[in-house]
Amino acid sequence: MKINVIKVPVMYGSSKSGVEYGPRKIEEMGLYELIKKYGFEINHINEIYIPIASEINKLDKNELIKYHDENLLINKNLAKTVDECTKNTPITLILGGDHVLGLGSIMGSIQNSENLGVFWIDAHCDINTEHTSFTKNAHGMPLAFACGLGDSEFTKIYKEKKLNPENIFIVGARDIDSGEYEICDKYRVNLFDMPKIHEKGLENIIKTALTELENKKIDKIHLSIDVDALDKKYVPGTGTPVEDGFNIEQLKYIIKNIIATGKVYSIDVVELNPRIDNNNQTAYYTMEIITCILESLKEYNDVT
Ligand SMILES: [Mn+2]
Repeated sequence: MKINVIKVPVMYGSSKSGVEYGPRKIEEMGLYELIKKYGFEINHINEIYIPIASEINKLDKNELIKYHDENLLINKNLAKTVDECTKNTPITLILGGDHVLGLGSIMGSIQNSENLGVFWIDAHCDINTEHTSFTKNAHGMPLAFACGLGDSEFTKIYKEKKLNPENIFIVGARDIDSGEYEICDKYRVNLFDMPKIHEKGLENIIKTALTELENKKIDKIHLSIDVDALDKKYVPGTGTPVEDGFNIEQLKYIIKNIIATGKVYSIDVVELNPRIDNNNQTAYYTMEIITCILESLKEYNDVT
């Protein structure tokens, strides 16, 4: 089975640098050997151009969104690349960089689906608009923009299609802003936050989500994994770690079950920051996540 890799060394989603070294770190840790080990053929390795910007000008273009124009350009280019990749190849793997890239991934991926579903595995909802965000960090806004909410330039980065908020499944969130609760509620986003997961149990939550997926007749899935879905103690090398997160076995269980639908065709792995990591601990967990993705794709999506 053919796979595309898209490297997106973006750090303009927040003000913390170091996350731009994520893709290179993942390569150094043996990404391509791993891809080959699971029997995939690498179709193409792309890298999205990241313009240079100076920190002092970050709010010049828009006082509510940091690095407005840089994030816009990067996501436009990414959307176009993901559109081409998902059109021609069974699997597209997008490596961050920070989670602002989720916007371009979704806008590209949605072009080749009748009714796209998005699984967002993350400690955060990333569904703020520039009006609800407390930080002005664009990595907390991609889901809102993808649904057509917020800044008019970001909501129009690529073609006409918009993501249906009812097709978003957020799993594992536990650091949620008040405005995000309101958006999730108003637009009927499927929010499976940590309190709900503790209450119902992870297995039941995943079962419920996958039943909803069937009911909604979702044909393709974009799976977006933020390494901060894992508990703070496992991932020192990420920008915004939060306690009460998953352990690696729980995260693997989630990934495996989503991929087992056979509908996943584009996947983000984001927010590894090698500069603040401790003895490559977060990098090793990131590779475990990627291994689980490849293993599950081989098991459930093998069309060769
Ligand atoms: Mn995120």
